[in-house]
Amino acid sequence: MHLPRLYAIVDASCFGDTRALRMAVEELASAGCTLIQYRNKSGNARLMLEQARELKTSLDGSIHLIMNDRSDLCLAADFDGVHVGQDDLAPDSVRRIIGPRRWLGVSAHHREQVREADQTSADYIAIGPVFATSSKSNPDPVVGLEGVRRTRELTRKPLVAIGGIIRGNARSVIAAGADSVAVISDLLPDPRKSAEEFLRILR
Ligand code: 3NM
Repeated sequence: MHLPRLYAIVDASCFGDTRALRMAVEELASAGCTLIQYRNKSGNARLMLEQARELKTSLDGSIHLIMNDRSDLCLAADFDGVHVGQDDLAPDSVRRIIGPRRWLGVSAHHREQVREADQTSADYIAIGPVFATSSKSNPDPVVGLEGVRRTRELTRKPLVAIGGIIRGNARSVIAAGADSVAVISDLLPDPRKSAEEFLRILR
């Protein structure tokens, strides 16, 4: 797998309805973003599948769509991969569900979790939060750029950095060793403009 520099995350709670969510995803795609995660922490699986299917049908096959947390919904919506956290199914259990071809990402928040994730069949590891974030409830302690550097030394898997990453600090995160930056809030309120700027900054 090859990670693009920008990993866009659309969090359903940031949008008023499914149409607004879909428009944001279409704007990200038209800006050149090729990796997009759908995140919905509401617990409403039926709504999640409905929204995921709508995103899938609104995009052509060149965009990689990743489902947050839920392997079952990844398969049901025919997404390209799953991203799991420390409280979701373990990576190797997810791999048995999604098969060898779909992408599998795992979040890690400190050194031990990175080491553990490195031993799994995950395709990439996400380290965070790099900086303070208000997009996640109960975030782990900030790891900083130093945490990104240390993670880079612990694994050869592709590395995503997440948490508080904005256009103004994204280059420093890549310079610290991340292959890609995952972003929620700094892609709003104008996803097309923000994504274009991220992609220009990270070129
Ligand atoms: N996971 P923003 S931080 C979803 O540390 C998520 O694993 C994190 O949003 C982690 O770009 C985070 O708005 C929120 O800070 C990222």
